[in-house]
Amino acid sequence: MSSFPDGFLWGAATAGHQVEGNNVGADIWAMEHVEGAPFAELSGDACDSYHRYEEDIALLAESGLNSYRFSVEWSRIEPERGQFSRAELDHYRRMVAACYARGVTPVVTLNHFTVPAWFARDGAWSQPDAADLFERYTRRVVEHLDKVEWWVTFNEPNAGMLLVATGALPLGALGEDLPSGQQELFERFAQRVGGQPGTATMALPVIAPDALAHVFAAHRKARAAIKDIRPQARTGWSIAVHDFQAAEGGEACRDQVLAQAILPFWDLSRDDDFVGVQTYTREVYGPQGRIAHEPNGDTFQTGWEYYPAALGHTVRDAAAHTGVPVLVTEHGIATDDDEQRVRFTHAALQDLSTAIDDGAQILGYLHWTLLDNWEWHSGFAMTFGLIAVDRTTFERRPKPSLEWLGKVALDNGASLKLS
Ligand code: GCO
Repeated sequence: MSSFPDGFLWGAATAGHQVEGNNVGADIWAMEHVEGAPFAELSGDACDSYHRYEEDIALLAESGLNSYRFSVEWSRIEPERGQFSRAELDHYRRMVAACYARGVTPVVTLNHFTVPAWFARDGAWSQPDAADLFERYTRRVVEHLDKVEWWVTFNEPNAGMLLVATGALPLGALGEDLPSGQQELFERFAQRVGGQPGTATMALPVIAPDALAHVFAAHRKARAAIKDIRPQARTGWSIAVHDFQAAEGGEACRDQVLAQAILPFWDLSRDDDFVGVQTYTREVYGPQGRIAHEPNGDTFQTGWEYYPAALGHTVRDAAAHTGVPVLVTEHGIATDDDEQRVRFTHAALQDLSTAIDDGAQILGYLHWTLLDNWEWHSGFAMTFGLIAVDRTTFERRPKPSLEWLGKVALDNGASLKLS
């Protein structure tokens, strides 16, 4: 007997800028091309999924998975402020149709970090009408992709606050407070997007109080717009959450991270249809703050601790705090050892199944990620994918983990109990 409910979404996730290639109108593309920007490699052609999405969706479907989370790129859909591209909307409509043609349920993310360069030029999330601009874009997308039932408004709106709360980024690290090299970088960025230094800014990290307030408003407005156009659609946002643990005396530090970077975002989810959980590892806090993980043979390529139990813990916490069902919108491992990927995912899914047995409402599990892709500042070196991609020919080579996860999906997780 499987613990997983009927209709459970078993799938994989991607993000436009990480896989499509040549997302030339986006703020991150602009920053990649600024002299001195800290990117190990350019996104360039990425995985060329913009042209090869049919093959990607076919591989996903043939494995047995039944859901694909992908993002639509705002800068393609609205390349200039107020100018919408019917042709690009049609492109994403074809992607949705390709999913349904293969029995795959699309889960569509409206914002996966990138914004149009013009939006960055005008102040990104700090501009006063940021939420209205996002709502207008959302309406266009939802009207055009009229078959989509599952919407994620924002991917990890709390990513910036996580950096602040965990000490990776000082609060207020914007404008004048930046070290001099960074200041010049932002001036060059402003120039590149045709804006004024001090106004023009990348969308990330979202940490300034006005920008955060606008993102919260944008989520609310987008949710209302989606419901207005398609009342039966299900909406939520996906929150990055490590399994935050306290070693002896570390409770106050741990609780402060939760209060700053997680709970305000989960509070907003209470009015959503689901909360998206994205989890990979744990972080342990002592009285002085975060206790660094000692790398061992299982440590991820990213340096993160191998800790499969994080998934079960975080979904329970998210469900308890928000009172709404959980959709696991990302979970995975950066490794070149595919057997380790299976071992990790297997252990995490067993915990997910136990969480369901204990009463947590879980709607789906979307593995990060379908394809080895462009991992932001780290370039292509981090391999989170169920499918390898030849960096020259873009040839897709499914890994055994794809077949394994597809089999789990086909028996709706029943086999996880036996092993
Ligand atoms: C994020 C994203 C993904 C990442 C993934 C692995 O958290 O940055 O949503 O785009 O690629 O989490 O780091």
